[in-house]
Amino acid sequence: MLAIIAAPAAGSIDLNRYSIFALARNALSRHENWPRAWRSPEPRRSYDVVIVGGGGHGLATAYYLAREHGIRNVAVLERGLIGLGNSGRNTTIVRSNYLWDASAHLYEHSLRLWEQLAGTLNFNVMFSQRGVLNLAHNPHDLRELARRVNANRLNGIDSEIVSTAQVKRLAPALDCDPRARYPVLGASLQRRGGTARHDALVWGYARAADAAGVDIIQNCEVTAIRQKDRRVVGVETTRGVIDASKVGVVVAGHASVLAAMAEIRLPIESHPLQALVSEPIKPVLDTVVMSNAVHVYVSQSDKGELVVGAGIDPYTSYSQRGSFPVIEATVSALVALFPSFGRLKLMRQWAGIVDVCPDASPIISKTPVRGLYFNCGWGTGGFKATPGSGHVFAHTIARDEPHPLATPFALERFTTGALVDEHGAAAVAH
Ligand code: FAD
Ligand code: PYC
Repeated sequence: MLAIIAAPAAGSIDLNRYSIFALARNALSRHENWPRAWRSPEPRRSYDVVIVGGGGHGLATAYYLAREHGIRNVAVLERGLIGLGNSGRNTTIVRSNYLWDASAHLYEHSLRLWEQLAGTLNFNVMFSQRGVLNLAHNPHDLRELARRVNANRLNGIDSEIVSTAQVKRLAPALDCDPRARYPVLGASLQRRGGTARHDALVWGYARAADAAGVDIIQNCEVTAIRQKDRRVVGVETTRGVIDASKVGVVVAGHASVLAAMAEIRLPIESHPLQALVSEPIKPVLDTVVMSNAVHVYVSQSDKGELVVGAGIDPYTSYSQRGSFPVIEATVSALVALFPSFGRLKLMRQWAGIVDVCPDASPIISKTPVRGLYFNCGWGTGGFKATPGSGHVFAHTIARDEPHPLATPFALERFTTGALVDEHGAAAVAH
């Protein structure tokens, strides 16, 4: 697998350079001759398109601008190092079982891109379609899940209701005793859902975007958005002014900060969202289990760690720490569902800042400033959307008109009232 990761983006593979001997040579030379996966160019004075934010969404947008729209004079400006925002902090659940048609189409578009992504990028993104279970603990949960499963199937999305006995077979460690604190009455299951490797997604898009001519500029914070007569003309950064007639902003938990630079107010709240991992153990769970009612979800990583998460912290904040009460509630919920996990030690806890819209759906939109586009508000659920989001956002920027799948997610919905309420399908985390 390492050899695949180190292989070039396109063209023939020099086996001598990428063989096991090359790996050993690089290890002994402290990786001095290790080929860089992307360049580290100085920023140019001007680009056709500037993308602000070097997370998965920003890099995917740049990749599709270059590959699908032939726009290669593109810079991705990242204030730190790429992938260290929410793209590197999330719990990697991928699924498309959203309730409303607009979201179902968008997330399913993304899931289909995921299914081809390792080939598209020539990079192992470790997409594992191990299935995603959403548990029902009472008849109301079951009815809600059945409604969503029916809506999914009408949209051609694989989704089914499974019985308690089937859940037990899929997740043997789960307490399915009818006398349990949270009895399991059944679940919805999306078999094509699963997990992926979060940083591999970032690296894969970064390498492919770079190979297509995109400049990825790290340690370059955007400090102002320059405009003239309500038309964008560029950005000010910690590395100087950069001109561009189109600017796409994809900064996850900081969209309101960037919007304020252009005198735009977004209907967004920014909250910490926490996750935890246990010490690694032998394989015990080969699917994803989520419980909206109990407010916890868990999967097992390829390293053997249990990856656990919860709902957002209730207060707004830009501190990436999160609070102790949420950790306590999450661990209690986990142990109520999986009593044997009570014997595990937790190794790490962290948080990211997620921007949440009132309808728990994203914003992919033109703005009142011509040439300025925002892609944000993915809240707790944007990792799964990375390929689809980048794909439709690139179209929106390149053509200066929303991609048909992005149209329902424009800013106008907050004035027309055509909200896409996905609080239920956004799952545990909202
Ligand atoms: P990011 O990766 O955060 O990228 C934005 C980048 O913008 C950052 O690198 C930041 O440094 C940069 N930036 C900010 N301001 C500036 C500036 N002024 N100038 C330049 N750069 C700037 N989603 C799922 O689908 N499944 C999950 O299981 C899941 N679990 C999650 C668990 C946790 C704990 C968290 C925090 C989130 C989770 N999410 C999940 C949500 C998901 O992580 C995000 O929606 C997604 O990763 C957002 O990607 P992005 O590229 O937009 O953001
Ligand atoms: O969107 O599936 C999701 C999710 C799970 C945990 C955080 N987000």
